[in-house]
Amino acid sequence: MEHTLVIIKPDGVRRHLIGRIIQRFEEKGLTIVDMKLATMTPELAKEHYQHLAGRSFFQELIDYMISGPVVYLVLEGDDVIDIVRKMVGATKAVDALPGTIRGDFAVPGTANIIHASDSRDASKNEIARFFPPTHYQYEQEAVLESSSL
Ligand code: DGI
Repeated sequence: MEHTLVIIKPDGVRRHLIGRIIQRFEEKGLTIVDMKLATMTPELAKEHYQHLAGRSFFQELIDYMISGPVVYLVLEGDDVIDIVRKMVGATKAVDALPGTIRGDFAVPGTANIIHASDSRDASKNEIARFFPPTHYQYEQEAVLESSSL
């Protein structure tokens, strides 16, 4: 079973699209196995987009990604990486087909609503980056503690 990391970016959260985006993934039969809302740190934003360092829009991209809370989701399913990338649509609003998340919601510019891992390597790295093992351990310990009370 494959996993992928999705980020509903700050404009998606500000525009109250969290529910509608999650609904699409659930309707498609994908399973949410982890989820949280948090504001990205500049360090993590730069690491996440290190492949774009040096591009003219890099600083604008980092400022945008840390401009408000985002929703992180880990989705599970067969071929989930490719399925979710297709559901997300092309990077630029002008190229994103109607019916895709970006095609239906994104406007031209750096802000394009959503991120999804584009390969198995990327999903592995991104899930580890935003859901480090210590987080899982802490959560599991907290659940165990509260259930034994
Ligand atoms: O995996 P994607 O998000 O589809 O694409 P990517 O990894 O090439 O780019 C990451 C983000 O950077 C993208 O979602 C929006 C932004 N971006 C990419 N290309 C451009 C851009 N922003 C601006 N302003 N101009 C670009 O050409």
